[in-house]
Amino acid sequence: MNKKLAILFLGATLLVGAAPVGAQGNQPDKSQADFSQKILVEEWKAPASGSTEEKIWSYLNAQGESLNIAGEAQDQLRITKKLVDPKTGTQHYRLQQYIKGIPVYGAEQTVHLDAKGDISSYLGSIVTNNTESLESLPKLSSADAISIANADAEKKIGKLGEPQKTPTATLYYYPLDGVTHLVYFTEVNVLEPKPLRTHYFIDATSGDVVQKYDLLEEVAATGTGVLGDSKTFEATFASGAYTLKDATRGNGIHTFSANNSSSLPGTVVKSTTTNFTDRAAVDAHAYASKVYDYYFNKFGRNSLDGNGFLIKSTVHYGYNYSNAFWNGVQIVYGDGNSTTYYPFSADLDVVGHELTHGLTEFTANLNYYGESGAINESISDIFGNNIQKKNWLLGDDLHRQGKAIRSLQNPTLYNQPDHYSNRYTGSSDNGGVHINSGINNKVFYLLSEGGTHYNVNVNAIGREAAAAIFYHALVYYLTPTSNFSALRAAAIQSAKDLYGANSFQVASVTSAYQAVGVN
Ligand code: ASN
Ligand code: ZN
Repeated sequence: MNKKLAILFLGATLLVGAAPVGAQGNQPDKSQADFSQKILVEEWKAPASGSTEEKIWSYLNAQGESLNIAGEAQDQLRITKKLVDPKTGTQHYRLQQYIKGIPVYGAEQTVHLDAKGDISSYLGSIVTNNTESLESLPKLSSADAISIANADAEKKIGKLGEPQKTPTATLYYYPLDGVTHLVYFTEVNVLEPKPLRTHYFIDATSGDVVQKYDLLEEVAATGTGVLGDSKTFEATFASGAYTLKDATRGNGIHTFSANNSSSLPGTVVKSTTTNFTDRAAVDAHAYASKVYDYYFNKFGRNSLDGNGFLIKSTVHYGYNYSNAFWNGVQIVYGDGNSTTYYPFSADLDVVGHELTHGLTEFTANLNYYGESGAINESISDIFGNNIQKKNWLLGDDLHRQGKAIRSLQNPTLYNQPDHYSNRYTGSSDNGGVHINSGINNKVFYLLSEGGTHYNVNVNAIGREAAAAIFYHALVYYLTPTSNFSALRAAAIQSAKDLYGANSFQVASVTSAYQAVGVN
């Protein structure tokens, strides 16, 4: 009556349990758990009468031994879910193995019925070794297990931040290396001090870590940038490909390609190996992590908003698009063109400039018009330049003919004023935001290196002190409509906060603004 069409037995060769993902860095500490899989393709005529559940039990009992079921199926398996596919009328049941009332981790099964109500297939795993003698009373509490897992994770990454999921610990049997352990299964899931998501199997009697494995799989990737330089950065392995997602910084740094379209964010950049060949994407990704690290290491700031803000960048925006911008949500880079500009992510000070627009929006939120807009631009230039720390130019790595976009040392080289009396007062460029930024860029240069400007002498305080003063002013003092005069006051106050009211840094800030005619 029950005509079997085909039975496929697959033993240890088709391991599914904790599937090896084929990449470094995510291997469990110990061997794979023992979940040999069985897959049966059937045309098993079910008895005409009785409920679907009854059909499933008669099927499983009829298969009995071939599925590793000793005794009554109902005593060992419980139905946990039932789904009906409305399109095909097929029914799909999910079951879970229990021993002594405790679920067996990973020992789940699915049984399928065709539209006629006959069994069409079975997939899954049932664990059988010495179930009679298994211990079923834990000595540890679930809280003990959570503490053990946390302590183990802390040994690896240091003091754990807030859990991202409320920790629970659930009792399971867990088969490993021929032994079925009574364990607590629990997850450590934190973002600080770095993103970590680890599954732990803690022996419920001894407290030993029976098994653990990481779910976030960070890999060190490599690639060549626009200018031919090789670099390393973080990527993630997921679903069979490496992606430009760095999960180690804040809530992440993700890099996309618009594939020369104008839709954002586009598609995340992928590679079949740990080497990435999209040069513009390599630079955007690697440089975004440098910008993140600068703000984190210098000022303890966790991303643009101070709260881990996910940094998204899109390269290959549009066609021959010769600009880059922050759109309030993410950074966007054009490819430049064959004569003047390389792809805009090629230059770290451009990447720093654009990301700093994001930081400004989350802090002083300087209006992008008139003097407040020029201060906004200058802040982006100062930090873009100071993150790269190569020279006093901005955008020099971007230019195919060795020129630059702006000079902080000598703004007049690129048609910017270096004194307030020469400021642009017209209405183009939002009232000169990319023009009048030269006035404060010169202040940054004078503070960093010192010098005499329009007969005013400024003593050097160094790049780092100058940058620290502007960071402090941006985060604590400036407002959306601050003008140059307010910037001067904010910078002097910041220097007092950081170095003391009578410090030489305060004197230098005061003379630097005097030198550019801002009082
Ligand atoms: N690349 C320019 C900038 O960030 C884009 C703009 O005009 N806002 O300043
Ligand atoms: Zn800008």
